[in-house]
Amino acid sequence: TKAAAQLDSLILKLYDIGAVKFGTFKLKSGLMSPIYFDLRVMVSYPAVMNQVSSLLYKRAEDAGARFDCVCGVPYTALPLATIICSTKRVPMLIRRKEAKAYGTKRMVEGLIRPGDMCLIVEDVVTSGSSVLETTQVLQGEGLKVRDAVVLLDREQGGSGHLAAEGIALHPVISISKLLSVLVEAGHVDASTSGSVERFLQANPACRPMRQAEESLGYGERAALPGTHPLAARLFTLMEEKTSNLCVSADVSSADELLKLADAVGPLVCALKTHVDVLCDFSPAVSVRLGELARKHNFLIFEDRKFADIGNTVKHQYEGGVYKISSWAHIVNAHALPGPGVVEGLQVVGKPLGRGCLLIAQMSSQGCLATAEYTQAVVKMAEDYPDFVFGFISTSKISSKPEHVHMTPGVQLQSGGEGLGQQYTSPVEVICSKGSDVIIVGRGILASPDRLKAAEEYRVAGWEAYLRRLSAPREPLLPPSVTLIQESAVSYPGEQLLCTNE
Ligand code: 5BU
Repeated sequence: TKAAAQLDSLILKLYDIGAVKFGTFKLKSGLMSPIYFDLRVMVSYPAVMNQVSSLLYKRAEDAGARFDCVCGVPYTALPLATIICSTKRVPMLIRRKEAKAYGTKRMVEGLIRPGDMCLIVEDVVTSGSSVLETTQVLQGEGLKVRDAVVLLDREQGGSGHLAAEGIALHPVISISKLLSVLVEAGHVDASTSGSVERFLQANPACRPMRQAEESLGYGERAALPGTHPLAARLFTLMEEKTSNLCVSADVSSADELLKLADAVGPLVCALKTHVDVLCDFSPAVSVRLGELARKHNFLIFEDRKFADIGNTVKHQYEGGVYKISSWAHIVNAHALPGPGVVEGLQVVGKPLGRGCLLIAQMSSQGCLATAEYTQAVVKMAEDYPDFVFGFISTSKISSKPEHVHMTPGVQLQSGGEGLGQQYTSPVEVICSKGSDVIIVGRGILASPDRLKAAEEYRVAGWEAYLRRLSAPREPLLPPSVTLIQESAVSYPGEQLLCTNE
């Protein structure tokens, strides 16, 4: 079709003018990226500017976006918004990146009519943080934002992050499309294209956080009116014990489990069990575990991963050999069956004051949870606030500070283990992914000195948390200094794999 041909020719043009580059680019994080976008060069090519602007507008139309005004994310998208507004005769708003030091300290220039719907225009989205920042400034002025159009989505999670904030992102060019056109034209070989795809896949961007969210501590979150009592208890004991470590007690004998619980108990906020791998479970084991939990002030989390119809999970939770509901403070469930799974568990758990974490993402390679699935899980959690108090996820996925995020697949050494597990470091999980609790199994269990290893993980997790609390927002650099679009959120002395715009 004509539209498809237009898109192909634009992609080739962007390549020709050097807006898309392949090679090895060192990002601010120290990370080496095989692809680099510099769309600022577009301003020197008026035909490209016009074509991009008209495609952005068309994308908004096709998506059914309704808006009263348009605002470009500074700076690259500013002229694009200008062209759109001029040719389509739509009022424009300009967002200032820095409030003027003199005169009126306005953050947004133009006629602001509170309640008006504003369309956001952007050139490239990585994490979604720039779109979100502009949105928040506009919302602060009383405007509404529901849609954002972007020329290029790097597909590193930005659209999911924005969806979580109620913004639908509409990209004109997908990475896969870009790569296939450039491969077809012989500009890029298949192996480069593959390595770009693997790089983007392996380096999801940090979820952008609102300033207020970033600075809330566990203790403050315990006190929020909407926090589930069990989550409040967890947050409080985390603060008291200075621990966001959950040890995954994946051992096979009851004796070893109880010894481990007694030893690491003082260092953990929760102990995670897989009761069905014990070869000698008896009700006395759960009673003893409960005593240890009280003695050392930790919660017991049975990693049962319920995933059946409501009626079945109800019986699995309450009955059988294990009678999980009688001793586990926390259980988890897959959202796959639909809300019935939560309803079935809730019948048993709610009267006992128990809580449930929904599995929104798994740590394992090739996990089938898509961004849409994860968002649907967040929505499901919001529907059951009396029982669901958080998530198992690889990063923070809910913007509600009441929700607890617990992340498995944590080790100080990165890598995998041959059966699909993928490891991330405590600092990455807590600082850059914004999760709350690190779940560590073999990182501790396989160590010759488990107690010492547990203490190392407790310290690493807690230091990462303190760093997150004190981390300054990324400074806004003037355009001449922003050499690389994909600048990373970096913390002093730390190089993170996480890219960000
Ligand atoms: P490891 O030894 O730290 O790899 O153990 C991780 C534990 O967390 C193990 O008990 C898993 O069953 C559990 N787990 C996980 O690794 N990934 C997930 O996505 C979920 C649970 Br859900």
